[in-house]
This record gives sequence, C-alpha cells and structure tokens, in this order.
Amino acid sequence: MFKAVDKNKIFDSNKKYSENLNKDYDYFCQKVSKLNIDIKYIEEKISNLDLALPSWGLGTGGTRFGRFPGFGEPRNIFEKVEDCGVVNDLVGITSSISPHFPWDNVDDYKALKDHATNFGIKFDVVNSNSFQDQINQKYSYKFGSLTNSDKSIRQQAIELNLECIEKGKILGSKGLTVWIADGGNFPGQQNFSRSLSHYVDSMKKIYKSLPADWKILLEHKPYEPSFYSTVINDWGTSYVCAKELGEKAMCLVDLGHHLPNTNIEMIVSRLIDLKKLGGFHFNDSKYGDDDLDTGSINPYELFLIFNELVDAFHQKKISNISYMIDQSHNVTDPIESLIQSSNEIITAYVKSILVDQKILAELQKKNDIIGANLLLKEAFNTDVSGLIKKIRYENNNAIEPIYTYRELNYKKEKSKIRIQDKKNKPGIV
Ligand SMILES: [Mn+2]
Repeated sequence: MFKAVDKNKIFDSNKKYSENLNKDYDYFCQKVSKLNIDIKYIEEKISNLDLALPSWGLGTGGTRFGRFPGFGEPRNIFEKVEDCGVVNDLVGITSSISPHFPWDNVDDYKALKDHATNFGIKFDVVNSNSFQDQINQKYSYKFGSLTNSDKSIRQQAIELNLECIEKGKILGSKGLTVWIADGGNFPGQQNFSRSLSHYVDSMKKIYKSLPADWKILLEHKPYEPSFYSTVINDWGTSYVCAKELGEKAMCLVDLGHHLPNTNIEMIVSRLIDLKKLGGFHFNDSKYGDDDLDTGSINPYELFLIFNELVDAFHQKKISNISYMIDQSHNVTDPIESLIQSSNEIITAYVKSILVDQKILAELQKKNDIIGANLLLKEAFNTDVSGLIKKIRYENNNAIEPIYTYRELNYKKEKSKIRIQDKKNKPGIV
C-alpha cells in the first residue's frame, strides 16, 4: 500500500517537534494521576475514534456570492480521496471519506474503491443530493424532492437514493444519509401535513432497499434554503420519522442545523435515550448553518456533547455512531481546516473522558451546582494536547500536523498537475 505522505517526511518533521513531547505528556499524566482514570483506558477509548471526511469539504466551498478557489485543489473524487489520505497520514483518525452523489459520480466504483484502499481510505456513509438539479435530469427539484406534490418527482428522488445505495454497496459503505432541502418560502406554499406524509412514504420505499447491515440517517435542519418552513425541521420530527421507518433508521445531528442558542447536548441526550442517535455532522457556527471549522466558535459545546456521549458509552446505551465532519471551507486550505477540526474533536473527546461520571452524578444528587460545574470546567480546562501529540507520534503520524503539512508544500506540488477549470463557478463544489 502506498500512502499519500512519505513516512520519512513525517519522521523528519517530527524530530523538530519532539523536544517538548515528553514534557507535555508528563504534565498530562501528572494531571490525570489525580483523577481516578487510567491513561491506558483513555488511549484505548480514543483509538476507536474515526472521523469521516466529507468529499465536498476537500475543495474550497463558496457562498451565494461567489467562490474563490485555492490552488492545487482536487478536481474530482479520486483527487479528493488522495487529499483525505494526506489528512489521515498526518492525524491518524480520519480513515474514511463520505461521498455525495451525483457530485461524486464515476464510471467505475470498483476502481474508486481500489484507489481509496491504496491511500488507506475507506468509504463511510453515502449522501444523496436531491437539492440541486443535474444536467439531463428529467424533473426539477425546484419545489421539492422526496416531498414534492408531484408523484413523478418524488419517484425520481427515490430512485436517486436507490442509486446511491447501489454505489455505496460497491464502495463498501454501510449507510445512507438523507438531507432534503424541501420546504416553503411563503405561508400557504406547502401543506405541512401532506409534505411530511409524502416524506415518510418516499423514505419507506428507500428503506425497503436498504441492505440488512446498513443504516439510514435522517438529517434535520430548521431553515435554509427554505425560509418559512422546512419539512424535516427539527430533531423531534426526525425522531418520529425514524421511528416510523424502523430499526435501521437513525437520526443524525448536524451541529449547525439548529437555531442559535439551542441546547444541542440535550438533544443528543434525548436521542440517546430514545435509541435513535445514529451520527453527527461536526462543524461550528455563530449565526446559522455557517459550516465553520469544528470547535472554532464554541469548543465548550463540543465538549458537552462528548460528555453526553461518554456517559452513554459507560452505560452501554450507544454503539455504531457515525462521526463525520461537515464543513465548508471558503477562505482556508480545506486540508488545514480538516486537520484542525479533527484535532478539536479528539481534544473534546479526551477532555470529556476526564469527567468522572460517578462524581458528577453524586454532585447532581446533592444539588451541588457549583461543584458539578467545577468538575466539568476542570476537565475542559485540562491541556490534553500532550497525550494527543504523543499518540500521533507513536502511530507515525505528525506531532504538529499543520506545520508538517505546510512543510510538505503539498498543494503547490499538486497545482502543477491539477490544472483548474478557469470558469468562475458559484457555490459549493
Ligand atoms: Mn450536514
């Protein structure tokens, strides 16, 4: 197997940053020694963390006002896989890619799978795009897809999802994520009840074709692109639909798909108890579905979400959760943003493991509010970078992945081969 990054280059780069490695690690060990947690336990826990990278997040995204492509960016799914290989070689916790169809359509899916294997990359859940019309598409999704009032259009959207499943089967995926843009911009435009019932009927047809070992993830979002009403507008609606569909249907929580100030960690807890938490789309936001880098605005929220997950893991309430990054990188090199986000996620996860859930439960029982708050803050404020860097070093990944990546001049090298289409394309790639 060949890897995206020459191992020797990582090795050489690591030499520069290894000086403080043991000091930082020792500091972490000292901090943790005061807690009732074995470091080996933490290492074992985080070794199972695997984050899927979004195929659409490897290129520079855009806004409705325009797009400013970066040099050397990938032009197709094969090149995106290669870039995922770079991220994973550096951080070691992102060994899969989540493709989006028809954006990532190819002629030969077996060849794509083999190509990915060469870079140590697997295929995570597949995504269907029924929020955009494609060239030569028979019917338009302008007024909705799976919930459209026109049966032929609903059928076309169903078939798109069935095709996604077939492609995913060849790629080795084990799930399908469905997010629809369906909704209305004006009161009276859409019958709320009828459109939801169309959604359930359409999803039932897709669900029937789901392989036995697959899951289907339902993604909710309160608004955008529809600004008055959205069919799958919140986690409750998503839950009811998942429940109606059956065991393989689960809810996906995209952090940006909530109104400002929503208590997302509580939604996570609710879905855990209802046995319907299936996965995440990690990102961050200030105002809406901003798709900013994970942890860039509110790392405490990310920590609190993981705190709920760790508690649920302890109690064996959850398994098979899909973790995916879903961001749009408009002004940064997507590779750097994805490295940074993966680091924020593992950091939040490690910190949440430091919370002693038993002590927290005792404090809650005694109504010691400040005590409980302190316990969370102490974990959150612990510098866990020493452990994370040490693990990366021991696994032949980069101690300082962003700096090592910059030393590689990867995009500069790629720009010689990846000749870009000069057309000024709007929006996301
Ligand atoms: Mn999403």
